[in-house]
Amino acid sequence: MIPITEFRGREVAVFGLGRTGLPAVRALMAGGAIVRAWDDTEASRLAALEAGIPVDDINRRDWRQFACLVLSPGVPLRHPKPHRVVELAEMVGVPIVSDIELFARAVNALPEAQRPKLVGITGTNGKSTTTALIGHILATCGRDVRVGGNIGYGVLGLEPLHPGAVYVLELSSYQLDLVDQLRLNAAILLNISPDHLVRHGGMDGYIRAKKQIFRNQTGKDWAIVGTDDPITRSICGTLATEGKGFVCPVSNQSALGRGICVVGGKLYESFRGRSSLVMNMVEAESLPGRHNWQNAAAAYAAARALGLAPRDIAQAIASFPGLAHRLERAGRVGKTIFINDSKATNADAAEQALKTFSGVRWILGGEPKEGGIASLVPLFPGIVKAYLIGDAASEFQALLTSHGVDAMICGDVDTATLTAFADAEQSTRLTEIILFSPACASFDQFRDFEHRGDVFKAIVADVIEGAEAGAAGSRIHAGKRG
Ligand code: UMA
Repeated sequence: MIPITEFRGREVAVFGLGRTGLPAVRALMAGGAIVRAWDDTEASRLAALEAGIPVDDINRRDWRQFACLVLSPGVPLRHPKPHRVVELAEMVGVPIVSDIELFARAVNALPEAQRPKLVGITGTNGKSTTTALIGHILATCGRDVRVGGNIGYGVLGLEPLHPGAVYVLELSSYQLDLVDQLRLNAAILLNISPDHLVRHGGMDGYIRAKKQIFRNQTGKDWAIVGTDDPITRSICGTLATEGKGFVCPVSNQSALGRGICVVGGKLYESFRGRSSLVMNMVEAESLPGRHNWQNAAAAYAAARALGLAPRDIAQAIASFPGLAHRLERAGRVGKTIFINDSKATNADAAEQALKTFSGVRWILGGEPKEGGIASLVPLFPGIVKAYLIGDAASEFQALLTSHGVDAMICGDVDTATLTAFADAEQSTRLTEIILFSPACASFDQFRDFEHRGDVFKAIVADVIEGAEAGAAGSRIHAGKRG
């Protein structure tokens, strides 16, 4: 935990008692603040009490006593309308801060030589993979690294600040909305496409929040920017013109005269007029697909910003084990490979998976998102057969069959996986890919996408065990016969 001493002896309101709020309360209490913590949901308040965190209804408190309000990122700030606690704070002029801002201030309070290095990653897609990959590269290269933020771990719960440490933080637009003093030694903006528009009041608000990642950077810092979509390309151009930090473009499509790119599956570094081949991305088995090339290029740039050598970084990228539920290899039985891509909760994410593999048995469905899978029609020729689950099954079946794809309603993931496996076993194809990339939210049948992916992996584990038991049985049988 990172104790926050800024409010020693003063009252602080903390609202939202989840992955952000609970570590924030502990960090503030450890730093001597008098914390008033609250949450709209009774279950969260009870969970906090069970975790030893006192709760206190801040709605009934005198707000003029609070030195600040620490707000969780999921609590509406401006749109669709400010949460009641936001209005209360603003009414009496209580500053609203995030856990990331408290972290940034604690870092800035240290003498420069004692500050840890900070790396931040944002973007519409790929930020968790890039964050985890940077963490892996730094750890493999012997650095003292701590990974947190939107990736699932509240930043104030990380190990205490230490001069030699590197903090690698995944930063959502929600979190960036509430930063002021954060200064990142390396800041990555991967890509921007429409997302979270209700929360940000439209695309302008979303882009504004994302650009906050470069706030406070100086000449010594690296701004690492994807240039494969028009929005980030334009941001990259503006940053280069402003000339505040070292701007490093990254691309998974075009050769760059300066920056890091992956072209034809090979990662190149181009600085000071010299371009050199760093690695072939086929070495990185857990980073398949063009979208992962962008993640790798950005992670490589961040590691270079921290002074690591190309060869060491390349070796670490090759040994990255990948992230759970994102194109995760769940197992193999003979010629059949199972891929868990449960994180694909929308068509955009499933598109990356379908572009990565060709000739797939595709398990999909769940709670459909607006637009369904219509945007994926151009990729339908790469589907051997579709196995449909959840609420979206009939709607998706109609679309798939109208485009000539064999699509079968299976209902649940168990039936879908076993049917796909039985079909794969019967086929004459040399390799079979069973891809679980739902393109839907999970809430109709599961707690969340992690639960959904875990269920799929448990089914695959059973299939593997059954196949191994069967093979052992037939070996014993053959031995007896022999
Ligand atoms: N709450 C209220 N009233 C509200 C809204 C929320 O009381 O109006 C309470 C809830 O009852 C709950 C708590 O606030 O107890 C949850 O707060 P939260 O929604 O901010 O979630 P945390 O558990 O603090 O997790 C947050 C991030 N979640 C969101 O931004 C929605 C996590 O990212 C992050 O890992 C964590 O902080 C640590 O930094 C998750 C996420 O879905 C993975 N992020 C979005 C995304 O990636 O698209 C942005």
